[in-house]
Amino acid sequence: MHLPIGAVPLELDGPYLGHLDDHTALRDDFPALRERLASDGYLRIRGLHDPAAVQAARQRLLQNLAANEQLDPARPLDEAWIAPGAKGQFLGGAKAVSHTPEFLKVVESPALLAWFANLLEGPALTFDYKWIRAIGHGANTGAHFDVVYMGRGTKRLYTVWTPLGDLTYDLGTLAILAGSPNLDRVRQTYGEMDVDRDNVEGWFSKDPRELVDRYGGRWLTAEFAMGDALVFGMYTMHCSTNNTSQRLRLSCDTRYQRADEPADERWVGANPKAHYAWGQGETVSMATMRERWGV
Ligand SMILES: O=C(O)CCC(=O)C(=O)O
Repeated sequence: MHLPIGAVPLELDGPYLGHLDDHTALRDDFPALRERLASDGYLRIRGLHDPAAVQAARQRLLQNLAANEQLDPARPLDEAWIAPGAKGQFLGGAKAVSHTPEFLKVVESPALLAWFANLLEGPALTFDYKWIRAIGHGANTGAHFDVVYMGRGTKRLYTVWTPLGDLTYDLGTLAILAGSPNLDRVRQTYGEMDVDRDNVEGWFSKDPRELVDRYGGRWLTAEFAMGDALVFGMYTMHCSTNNTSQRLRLSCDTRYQRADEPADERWVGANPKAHYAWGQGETVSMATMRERWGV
Protein backbone atom coordinates (compact mmCIF):
# COMPACT_ATOMS: atom_id res chain seq x y z
CA MET A 1 0.00 0.00 0.00
CA HIS A 2 1.24 3.51 -0.85
CA LEU A 3 0.24 6.59 1.14
CA PRO A 4 0.84 9.91 -0.56
CA ILE A 5 2.27 12.84 1.38
CA GLY A 6 1.86 15.84 -0.91
CA ALA A 7 3.17 14.81 -4.33
CA VAL A 8 5.16 11.84 -3.02
CA PRO A 9 3.65 8.35 -2.61
CA LEU A 10 5.41 6.40 0.16
CA GLU A 11 5.16 2.65 0.50
CA LEU A 12 3.86 1.60 3.90
CA ASP A 13 6.48 -0.74 5.44
CA GLY A 14 8.99 0.54 2.91
CA PRO A 15 12.18 2.46 3.80
CA TYR A 16 10.42 5.79 4.28
CA LEU A 17 7.22 4.87 6.10
CA GLY A 18 6.46 2.60 9.04
CA HIS A 19 4.07 2.34 11.98
CA LEU A 20 3.71 4.47 15.10
CA ASP A 21 4.31 2.65 18.37
CA ASP A 22 1.33 2.16 20.64
CA HIS A 23 1.79 3.55 24.16
CA THR A 24 -1.71 2.71 25.39
CA ALA A 25 -0.50 0.13 27.93
CA LEU A 26 1.53 2.89 29.66
CA ARG A 27 -1.41 5.27 29.88
CA ASP A 28 -1.24 5.72 33.66
CA ASP A 29 2.46 5.03 34.13
CA PHE A 30 3.59 8.64 34.04
CA PRO A 31 7.35 8.10 34.56
CA ALA A 32 7.29 5.64 31.63
CA LEU A 33 5.22 8.04 29.51
CA ARG A 34 7.68 10.86 30.20
CA GLU A 35 10.56 8.61 29.13
CA ARG A 36 8.80 7.58 25.93
CA LEU A 37 7.80 11.16 25.12
CA ALA A 38 11.45 12.17 25.45
CA SER A 39 12.81 9.23 23.44
CA ASP A 40 10.09 8.79 20.77
CA GLY A 41 8.85 12.39 20.59
CA TYR A 42 5.22 11.25 20.75
CA LEU A 43 2.67 9.16 22.61
CA ARG A 44 -0.03 7.27 20.79
CA ILE A 45 -2.78 6.47 23.26
CA ARG A 46 -5.86 4.59 22.13
CA GLY A 47 -8.97 5.61 24.02
CA LEU A 48 -7.40 8.70 25.60
CA HIS A 49 -10.79 10.37 25.06
CA ASP A 50 -14.25 9.00 25.73
CA PRO A 51 -15.35 7.73 22.26
CA ALA A 52 -18.99 8.72 22.93
CA ALA A 53 -17.90 12.29 23.66
CA VAL A 54 -15.87 12.37 20.42
CA GLN A 55 -18.87 11.07 18.50
CA ALA A 56 -21.04 13.88 19.95
CA ALA A 57 -18.42 16.50 19.00
CA ARG A 58 -18.23 15.01 15.50
CA GLN A 59 -22.00 15.23 15.15
CA ARG A 60 -22.01 18.92 16.11
CA LEU A 61 -19.19 19.65 13.66
CA LEU A 62 -20.97 17.77 10.86
CA GLN A 63 -24.09 19.87 11.40
CA ASN A 64 -22.02 23.03 11.05
CA LEU A 65 -20.30 21.72 7.89
CA ALA A 66 -23.66 20.75 6.41
CA ALA A 67 -24.98 24.27 7.08
CA ASN A 68 -21.89 25.60 5.26
CA GLU A 69 -22.60 23.41 2.22
CA GLN A 70 -19.45 21.34 2.71
CA LEU A 71 -21.32 18.03 2.82
CA ASP A 72 -23.22 16.15 0.14
CA PRO A 73 -26.86 16.30 1.32
CA ALA A 74 -27.66 13.15 -0.69
CA ARG A 75 -25.40 11.03 1.55
CA PRO A 76 -25.64 10.09 5.24
CA LEU A 77 -24.45 12.99 7.39
CA ASP A 78 -22.24 10.86 9.61
CA GLU A 79 -20.19 9.63 6.64
CA ALA A 80 -19.08 13.20 5.79
CA TRP A 81 -19.18 12.87 1.99
CA ILE A 82 -17.77 16.01 0.39
CA ALA A 83 -20.29 18.22 -1.44
CA PRO A 84 -19.56 18.59 -5.16
CA GLY A 85 -17.00 21.37 -5.51
CA ALA A 86 -16.37 21.75 -1.75
CA LYS A 87 -12.76 21.99 -0.65
CA GLY A 88 -12.91 21.40 3.11
CA GLN A 89 -12.47 24.05 5.78
CA PHE A 90 -9.94 25.11 8.35
CA LEU A 91 -12.01 26.05 11.39
CA GLY A 92 -9.19 27.18 13.69
CA GLY A 93 -10.56 29.69 16.17
CA ALA A 94 -14.13 29.29 14.91
CA LYS A 95 -15.83 29.48 18.28
CA ALA A 96 -19.21 28.42 16.89
CA VAL A 97 -17.68 24.97 16.51
CA SER A 98 -14.78 24.96 18.96
CA HIS A 99 -16.71 26.20 21.98
CA THR A 100 -19.75 23.97 21.83
CA PRO A 101 -20.31 21.95 25.02
CA GLU A 102 -19.82 18.77 22.96
CA PHE A 103 -16.41 19.81 21.67
CA LEU A 104 -15.17 21.20 25.00
CA LYS A 105 -16.23 17.96 26.68
CA VAL A 106 -13.52 16.24 24.61
CA VAL A 107 -10.63 18.71 24.60
CA GLU A 108 -11.15 20.36 28.00
CA SER A 109 -12.40 17.35 29.91
CA PRO A 110 -11.35 17.19 33.57
CA ALA A 111 -9.93 13.71 32.87
CA LEU A 112 -7.68 14.99 30.08
CA LEU A 113 -6.47 17.96 32.14
CA ALA A 114 -5.79 15.64 35.10
CA TRP A 115 -3.85 13.30 32.79
CA PHE A 116 -1.69 16.23 31.67
CA ALA A 117 -1.26 17.41 35.26
CA ASN A 118 0.18 13.98 36.07
CA LEU A 119 2.35 13.93 32.97
CA LEU A 120 3.69 17.45 33.57
CA GLU A 121 3.80 17.16 37.38
CA GLY A 122 1.73 20.29 37.99
CA PRO A 123 -1.73 21.71 37.18
CA ALA A 124 -2.27 22.01 33.43
CA LEU A 125 -4.02 24.47 31.14
CA THR A 126 -5.12 24.29 27.54
CA PHE A 127 -5.06 27.12 25.00
CA ASP A 128 -8.48 28.71 24.41
CA TYR A 129 -7.85 28.69 20.68
CA LYS A 130 -8.64 25.30 19.11
CA TRP A 131 -7.53 24.14 15.68
CA ILE A 132 -10.32 22.20 13.93
CA ARG A 133 -9.79 20.79 10.46
CA ALA A 134 -12.17 19.42 7.84
CA ILE A 135 -9.63 18.26 5.28
CA GLY A 136 -10.86 17.93 1.71
CA HIS A 137 -9.93 15.54 -1.06
CA GLY A 138 -6.22 15.65 -1.98
CA ALA A 139 -5.24 17.91 0.90
CA ASN A 140 -2.55 17.36 3.54
CA THR A 141 -0.24 19.31 5.85
CA GLY A 142 3.49 19.66 5.10
CA ALA A 143 6.27 18.76 7.54
CA HIS A 144 6.78 21.21 10.38
CA PHE A 145 7.55 21.80 14.07
CA ASP A 146 4.65 23.34 16.00
CA VAL A 147 7.02 25.65 17.88
CA VAL A 148 7.21 28.05 14.91
CA TYR A 149 3.49 28.79 15.37
CA MET A 150 3.19 28.82 19.16
CA GLY A 151 6.63 29.16 20.74
CA ARG A 152 6.29 32.43 22.69
CA GLY A 153 5.58 30.79 26.01
CA THR A 154 6.93 27.64 27.57
CA LYS A 155 8.53 25.14 25.23
CA ARG A 156 7.06 22.40 27.42
CA LEU A 157 3.89 22.67 25.39
CA TYR A 158 2.19 19.62 23.91
CA THR A 159 -0.14 19.04 21.01
CA VAL A 160 -2.97 16.55 21.24
CA TRP A 161 -4.02 15.53 17.75
CA THR A 162 -7.49 14.03 17.91
CA PRO A 163 -9.30 12.40 14.99
CA LEU A 164 -12.99 13.27 15.18
CA GLY A 165 -14.07 9.87 13.89
CA ASP A 166 -12.42 6.62 12.82
CA LEU A 167 -9.56 7.37 10.45
CA THR A 168 -8.61 4.83 7.84
CA TYR A 169 -5.59 5.53 5.65
CA ASP A 170 -7.67 6.79 2.73
CA LEU A 171 -8.93 9.71 4.84
CA GLY A 172 -5.39 10.85 5.62
CA THR A 173 -3.75 10.63 9.01
CA LEU A 174 -0.85 12.10 10.95
CA ALA A 175 2.77 11.04 10.41
CA ILE A 176 5.75 11.70 12.66
CA LEU A 177 9.41 11.69 11.70
CA ALA A 178 11.12 9.22 14.06
CA GLY A 179 14.02 10.80 15.94
CA SER A 180 13.12 14.35 14.89
CA PRO A 181 13.32 15.87 18.41
CA ASN A 182 17.06 15.13 18.22
CA LEU A 183 17.71 17.17 15.07
CA ASP A 184 19.77 19.73 16.98
CA ARG A 185 20.78 21.92 14.05
CA VAL A 186 17.17 22.12 12.80
CA ARG A 187 16.02 23.01 16.32
CA GLN A 188 18.64 25.77 16.57
CA THR A 189 17.63 27.35 13.24
CA TYR A 190 14.12 26.56 12.02
CA GLY A 191 13.08 25.79 15.60
CA GLU A 192 13.91 29.37 16.66
CA MET A 193 11.61 30.85 14.06
CA ASP A 194 8.32 32.62 14.82
CA VAL A 195 6.02 32.97 11.83
CA ASP A 196 4.47 36.25 12.99
CA ARG A 197 7.83 37.86 13.76
CA ASP A 198 9.74 36.52 10.74
CA ASN A 199 7.03 36.14 8.13
CA VAL A 200 8.53 32.96 6.71
CA GLU A 201 6.56 30.01 5.32
CA GLY A 202 5.78 27.63 8.21
CA TRP A 203 6.33 24.24 6.60
CA PHE A 204 9.92 23.03 6.71
CA SER A 205 9.43 20.69 3.77
CA LYS A 206 6.78 19.42 1.39
CA ASP A 207 8.93 16.42 0.44
CA PRO A 208 8.89 13.65 3.08
CA ARG A 209 11.62 11.68 1.29
CA GLU A 210 14.05 14.56 1.34
CA LEU A 211 13.96 14.74 5.15
CA VAL A 212 14.62 11.00 5.58
CA ASP A 213 17.45 11.07 3.04
CA ARG A 214 19.05 14.04 4.76
CA TYR A 215 18.41 13.35 8.43
CA GLY A 216 17.65 9.63 8.69
CA GLY A 217 14.70 8.17 10.59
CA ARG A 218 11.46 7.16 8.99
CA TRP A 219 7.95 8.56 8.86
CA LEU A 220 5.59 6.70 11.19
CA THR A 221 1.84 6.62 10.92
CA ALA A 222 -1.24 4.62 11.95
CA GLU A 223 -4.97 4.35 11.51
CA PHE A 224 -6.99 5.77 14.41
CA ALA A 225 -10.31 4.93 16.04
CA MET A 226 -12.74 7.31 17.68
CA GLY A 227 -11.26 8.29 21.06
CA ASP A 228 -7.62 7.71 20.09
CA ALA A 229 -5.11 10.54 20.27
CA LEU A 230 -1.52 11.37 19.45
CA VAL A 231 0.43 13.59 21.83
CA PHE A 232 3.70 15.24 20.78
CA GLY A 233 6.04 18.06 21.62
CA MET A 234 6.97 21.30 19.91
CA TYR A 235 10.08 19.89 18.22
CA THR A 236 8.55 16.73 16.77
CA MET A 237 8.53 16.97 12.97
CA HIS A 238 5.13 15.92 11.67
CA CYS A 239 2.91 16.17 8.63
CA SER A 240 -0.23 14.48 7.40
CA THR A 241 -0.86 12.02 4.61
CA ASN A 242 -3.22 13.03 1.82
CA ASN A 243 -6.94 12.54 2.01
CA THR A 244 -7.45 10.35 -1.06
CA SER A 245 -11.12 9.70 -0.29
CA GLN A 246 -14.25 11.63 -1.21
CA ARG A 247 -15.11 12.17 2.47
CA LEU A 248 -13.88 14.92 4.78
CA ARG A 249 -11.18 14.01 7.28
CA LEU A 250 -12.25 15.60 10.56
CA SER A 251 -9.70 16.19 13.31
CA CYS A 252 -8.62 18.76 15.82
CA ASP A 253 -5.36 19.73 17.43
CA THR A 254 -5.31 21.35 20.85
CA ARG A 255 -2.49 22.44 23.18
CA TYR A 256 -1.61 21.73 26.83
CA GLN A 257 1.06 22.98 29.21
CA ARG A 258 1.66 23.58 32.90
CA ALA A 259 -0.51 26.37 34.22
CA ASP A 260 2.39 27.97 36.12
CA GLU A 261 4.55 28.38 33.00
CA PRO A 262 4.19 31.26 30.51
CA ALA A 263 1.62 30.78 27.74
CA ASP A 264 1.93 32.18 24.20
CA GLU A 265 -0.34 35.25 24.30
CA ARG A 266 -1.65 34.67 20.77
CA TRP A 267 -3.71 31.66 21.79
CA VAL A 268 -5.24 32.43 25.18
CA GLY A 269 -8.12 34.59 26.37
CA ALA A 270 -11.74 35.10 25.38
CA ASN A 271 -10.78 36.24 21.86
CA PRO A 272 -7.24 35.06 21.13
CA LYS A 273 -5.46 37.30 18.65
CA ALA A 274 -4.00 34.28 16.77
CA HIS A 275 -1.55 34.89 13.88
CA TYR A 276 -1.61 38.65 13.46
CA ALA A 277 1.20 39.32 10.98
CA TRP A 278 2.07 36.06 9.24
CA GLY A 279 1.22 36.11 5.53
CA GLN A 280 0.89 39.90 5.37
CA GLY A 281 3.33 41.56 3.05
CA GLU A 282 6.09 39.56 1.48
CA THR A 283 6.58 36.08 2.91
CA VAL A 284 10.10 34.65 2.82
CA SER A 285 10.28 31.18 1.30
CA MET A 286 11.42 28.23 3.40
CA ALA A 287 13.90 27.33 0.64
CA THR A 288 15.63 30.71 1.12
CA MET A 289 15.79 30.28 4.89
CA ARG A 290 17.01 26.68 4.73
CA GLU A 291 19.82 27.70 2.45
CA ARG A 292 20.78 30.50 4.84
CA TRP A 293 20.65 28.17 7.86
CA GLY A 294 22.43 25.31 6.05
CA VAL A 295 19.81 22.75 7.06
O1 LIG B 1 -4.10 17.50 10.90
C1 LIG B 1 -3.25 17.95 10.18
O2 LIG B 1 -3.25 17.82 8.95
C2 LIG B 1 -2.09 18.71 10.77
C3 LIG B 1 -2.10 18.76 12.25
C4 LIG B 1 -0.91 19.45 12.82
O3 LIG B 1 -0.06 19.95 12.15
C5 LIG B 1 -0.79 19.53 14.27
O4 LIG B 1 -1.55 18.86 14.98
O5 LIG B 1 0.10 20.26 14.75
